[in-house]
Amino acid sequence: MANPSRQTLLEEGFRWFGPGDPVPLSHIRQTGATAIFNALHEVPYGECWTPVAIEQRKAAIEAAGLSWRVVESVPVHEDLKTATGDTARLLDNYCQTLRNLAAVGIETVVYNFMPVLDWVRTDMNWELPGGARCLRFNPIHFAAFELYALQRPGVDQDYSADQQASAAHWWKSLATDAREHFIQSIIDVFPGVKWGLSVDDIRRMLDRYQAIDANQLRSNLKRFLDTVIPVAEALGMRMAIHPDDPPFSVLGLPRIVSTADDIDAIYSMVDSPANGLCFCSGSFSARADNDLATMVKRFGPRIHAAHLRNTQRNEDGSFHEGGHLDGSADMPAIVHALLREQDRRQAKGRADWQIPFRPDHGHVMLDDLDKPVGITPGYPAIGRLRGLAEIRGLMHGLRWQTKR
Ligand code: DNO
Repeated sequence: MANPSRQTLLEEGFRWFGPGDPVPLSHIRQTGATAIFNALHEVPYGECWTPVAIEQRKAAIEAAGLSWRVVESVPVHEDLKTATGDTARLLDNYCQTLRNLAAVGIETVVYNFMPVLDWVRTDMNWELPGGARCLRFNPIHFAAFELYALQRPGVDQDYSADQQASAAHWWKSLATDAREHFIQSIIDVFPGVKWGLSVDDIRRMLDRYQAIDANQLRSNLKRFLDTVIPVAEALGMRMAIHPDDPPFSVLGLPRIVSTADDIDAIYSMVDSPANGLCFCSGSFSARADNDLATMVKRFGPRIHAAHLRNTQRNEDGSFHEGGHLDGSADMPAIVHALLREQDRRQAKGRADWQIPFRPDHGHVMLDDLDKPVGITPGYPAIGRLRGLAEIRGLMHGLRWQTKR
């Protein structure tokens, strides 16, 4: 018999990267998650997703007994972030993609506005004490990338003399092939694709941001939202911006989706329920000044999807990805706040009361330690299953507690 309280839980999801994902839908089905987060990663950024391709993907997901609940992501082309080039065509394509998705009943679309790079780590394979492996960001290693691989002009102003000395020391300790591997793991980790980018490509991409500070980037985001949000709203869709990961400036670039004030500013740019947030606890928690449960309470009504994951902030300024319940973020408080948000929505009769979440990232552990990472670092099956099971247990515990 179905557990009656299950109806009031967050909707359990799992990311699937499409047919090339080493974790097949049949395995995802076994986790008990029902909501797939998926994108057509094979479509070049800026092009329109065709109805045929969308329908095929939806059919494949449904054939596995699952449902495509969240599109993650419809990427925003760099020309829109920099407000250059043929932005009218790009906006038309973006809106037409939304229409094509709405036509098959998809309502939630995640996107991000991170300049140049998507998420950034300096180690995709950091060994935890028990032998499992996780993702880590070490600012010293990132400084080494900027100083010696990228040789970014002005970089020495962004790091202290001590940090630069440590970076030099670390860089010298790396063999040539280790350096190459390290560089690629920073510049070419866009979700679900390998573009084969070079350091020169990154330099060219960075050049485009020379005159773009945080205010300018914000006004470029507003221009994007001014066009896209009314279309999404009319279609009954919800746009969910993903926070910067990590939530601070990298490569000297502005970041405008990192803090509660940033989200406040974005909500105010276009005051619509369709202009919402993908609450990524992993991204936000890498900053000590983000109080995550309070952010859920504050931004709750427009949280349209959630990524649940934890980070462990370390004293040297690095952070690594902890277990889902184990790290700097108070996961029970976050999940509790999300459940309360659902309760408020149900009390108001909102049809979209249930918030889909996915366990974001996971440790590489057990049999997964022997498998190649391929295009999906951070997304092994077993570590994510562990995260999902922990969060599922947490939700049941919290619900049981309130019923007593
Ligand atoms: C990393 C992911 C991000 C996210 C996009 C959303 O694992 O959370 O790559 O999918 O930034 O647009």
